[in-house]
Amino acid sequence: MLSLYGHPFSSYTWKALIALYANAIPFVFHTLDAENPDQARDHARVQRGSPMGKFPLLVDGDRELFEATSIIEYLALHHPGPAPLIPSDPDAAISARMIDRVFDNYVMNAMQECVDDAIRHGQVSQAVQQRVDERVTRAYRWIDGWLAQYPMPDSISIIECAAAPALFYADWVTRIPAECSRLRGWRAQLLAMPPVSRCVEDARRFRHYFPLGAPDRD
Ligand SMILES: N[C@@H](CCC(=O)N[C@@H](CS)C(=O)NCC(=O)O)C(=O)O
Repeated sequence: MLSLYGHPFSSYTWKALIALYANAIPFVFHTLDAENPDQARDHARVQRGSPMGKFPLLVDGDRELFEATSIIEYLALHHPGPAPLIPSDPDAAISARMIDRVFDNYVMNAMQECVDDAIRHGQVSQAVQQRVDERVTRAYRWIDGWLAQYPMPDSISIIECAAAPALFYADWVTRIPAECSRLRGWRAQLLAMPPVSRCVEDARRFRHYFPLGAPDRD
């Protein structure tokens, strides 16, 4: 039985959860939260298993995987199901992996600067918010243009696993501008997909953890 270590409110944990749910792969979810009586043991496992002690961490027998993208690659190879997470065509797979990097590097990690500032100082400075808004909005515009040729399927691949949590949280920090209508529509479509809406609902009761204050929507 697979074990996933993470938290229901963690965006990178969602990436792995969406892949697991989309393919109905059985697993034990070790939540790194005070509600978990084995939290200390599970926390120690993550500290040992991942270079920076970050989650998600997937354990499959003797095999330990960190980095959400690598977990998705592993699931695609060793636990395939109805949702092909990585395109079978190698050239299409390169493009899918490239888009996965766009969401991690230019949306999720860019937005994180605001979250880190709020955790450190109790609020986000104007300079940090402005820098994040500029960077994330630039990424939004690029993605909106890319969506003109992406079919926005109802199925889950590595692209949807990366996009859904990144767009869910980034829109709370830097609103997707009205002119990016394709991107706004795709975010709504992603949040309605069953593997994603399950993550949204399971995380709802932890929204008070969001350091900038979660908006009253979604
Ligand atoms: N590059 C990593 C990032 C993982 C990450 O930043 N995880 C956050 C939760 S979303 C975390 O572990 N935070 C706790 C910490 O840094 O101690 C991945 O793709 O899995």
